[in-house]
Amino acid sequence: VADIIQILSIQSWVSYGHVGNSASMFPLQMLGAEVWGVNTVQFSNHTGYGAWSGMVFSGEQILSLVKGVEQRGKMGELSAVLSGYLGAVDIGDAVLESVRCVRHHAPNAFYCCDPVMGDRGRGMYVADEIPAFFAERALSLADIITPNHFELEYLAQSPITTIHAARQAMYQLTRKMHQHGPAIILATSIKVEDTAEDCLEVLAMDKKGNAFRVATPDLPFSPTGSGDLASAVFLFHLLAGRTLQEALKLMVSAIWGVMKKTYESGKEELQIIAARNELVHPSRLFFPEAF
Ligand code: PLP
Ligand code: PXL
Repeated sequence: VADIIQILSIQSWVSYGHVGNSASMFPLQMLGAEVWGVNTVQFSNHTGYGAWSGMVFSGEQILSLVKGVEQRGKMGELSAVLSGYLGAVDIGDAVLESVRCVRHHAPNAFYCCDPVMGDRGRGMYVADEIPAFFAERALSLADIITPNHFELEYLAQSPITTIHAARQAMYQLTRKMHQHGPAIILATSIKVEDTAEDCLEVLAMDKKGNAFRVATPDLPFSPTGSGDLASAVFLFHLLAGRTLQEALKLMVSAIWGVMKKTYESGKEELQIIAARNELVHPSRLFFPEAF
């Protein structure tokens, strides 16, 4: 475990609200990590509003920042690379090239990849080439992936309706991930046959097959960016040397605290600033159990 956790986070930036780097940098910093932010887009707000202004950066522009950091001789200090929503495969290529570059200097750095593709309500919502990019190219470089139920079914190429099926799918998927690391899968928004009513579950498994599940009440809303926040906080706790079960507990409890505060505020954007204390000291703890 490094004495200081430093994360290269390649994600969207929005001026107003909280998705991508605007949902993960502040929480990571609150937890005590240094975040080296590289922005894939800079938009006024997230695209869920239906209208926005700003610009998308090219893969070349993204790589030029990463190469600049490399030229300063700093790459070897990194603990991890974190990526999320990809507007185009061009950006995905730049992320994978960045991971290779970081691993050249810091061979044990983790790559945490959130394979953002869709969800059970909306189906696929990314460009046509993106799902294959995650399945065929990103997975084999990733140490940690954070699919939701829909994305897990896509990556595993099988429907998941039971906890047993989830275990099988996750275990098979760990075989396709980067084998020099822990090959950890965090599966969010899971609903299977024995999930408690009005709850959603989060599952976590490593390549040894250690597996944990934890349920939280299913709040009747889902603010954009909650997945970005969850991936960042989970990655932090793993880098901090917590066990898989501890990292799952601390992440789910923190996200729950932010979600509850957001719900109670009646606002549409994640209340990560108002709920900042929940990130570090969640007021309610949810305890994962082995499955
Ligand atoms: N709500 C809670 C309580 C969570 O723990 C998580 C993720 O772990 C989420 C929401 C976000 O889930 P998703 O990424 O599927 O939107
Ligand atoms: O993580 C979601 C996300 C990321 N980046 C941008 C977005 C969204 C969701 O709407 O609009 C630009």
